[in-house]
Amino acid sequence: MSKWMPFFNKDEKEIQTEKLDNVPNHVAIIMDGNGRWASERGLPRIAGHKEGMEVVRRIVKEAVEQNIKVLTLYAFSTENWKRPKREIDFLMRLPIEFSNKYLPEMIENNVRIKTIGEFDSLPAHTKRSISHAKEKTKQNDGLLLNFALNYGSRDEIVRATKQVIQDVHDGTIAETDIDEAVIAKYLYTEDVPDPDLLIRTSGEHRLSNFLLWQLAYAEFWFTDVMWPDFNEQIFLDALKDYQKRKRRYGGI
Ligand code: V07
Repeated sequence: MSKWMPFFNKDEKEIQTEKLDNVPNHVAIIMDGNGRWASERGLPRIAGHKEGMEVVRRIVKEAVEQNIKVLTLYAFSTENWKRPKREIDFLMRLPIEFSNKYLPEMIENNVRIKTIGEFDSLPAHTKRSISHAKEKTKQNDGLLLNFALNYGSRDEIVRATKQVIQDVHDGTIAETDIDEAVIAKYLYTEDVPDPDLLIRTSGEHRLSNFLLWQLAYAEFWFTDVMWPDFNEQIFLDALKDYQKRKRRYGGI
């Protein structure tokens, strides 16, 4: 069962958005295909990243509409440092551009911005703008918009392991107390429930070192559509497909 919510866009034309039931609490997205989208149009790869950022804004708004609690977006992986320097420089300015353009809108929509990944080694200007966005939205209790930045899941697990060993050494925790819940607390996602749904765009069907632990029981949904062409309607298609699935969490 779904409710229809009429509203008016800026041209005062009525458009219908569906308000879905049984939406996932936490959606994670691998926003793939930005570079390819641009190359196929004879544009530099960075044009695809910029367009991709505009899609982030639209999908965040839709996630707010649908009452999704957490949206985790894979924006920059630990492997992405291998890309050409100019492309990296451009990518590292996107959080700044996003904040400059859309932070007021995020605040209006009660969105809280967070990141996962190794934050300290990001460029100073990138860190500054993200810290600002986090600070300005930390009281918000609507959608948690969680950017994976300089994130790699194996790196996350290595760091967690080292910290667990340190804490056992220091006597903060006992080895016999270590269980799945304890390990989860040592990951970047310590305070976030596991994703219910993973979306990957652009036709690739792999995890690429994204949330290996956290996606253990998630439903996967793939589309050939490249991220700059992704939109609200396709997002709703993914959510509707999720509604139909029977989740078993390893049981029967
Ligand atoms: C990035 C745009 C989306 C497509 C995939 C790669 C390019 C938004 C952010 C961002 C990050 C932190 C923050 C606010 C916005 C972002 C990077 C790349 C590195 F606090 N989009 N986007 N960051 N892309």
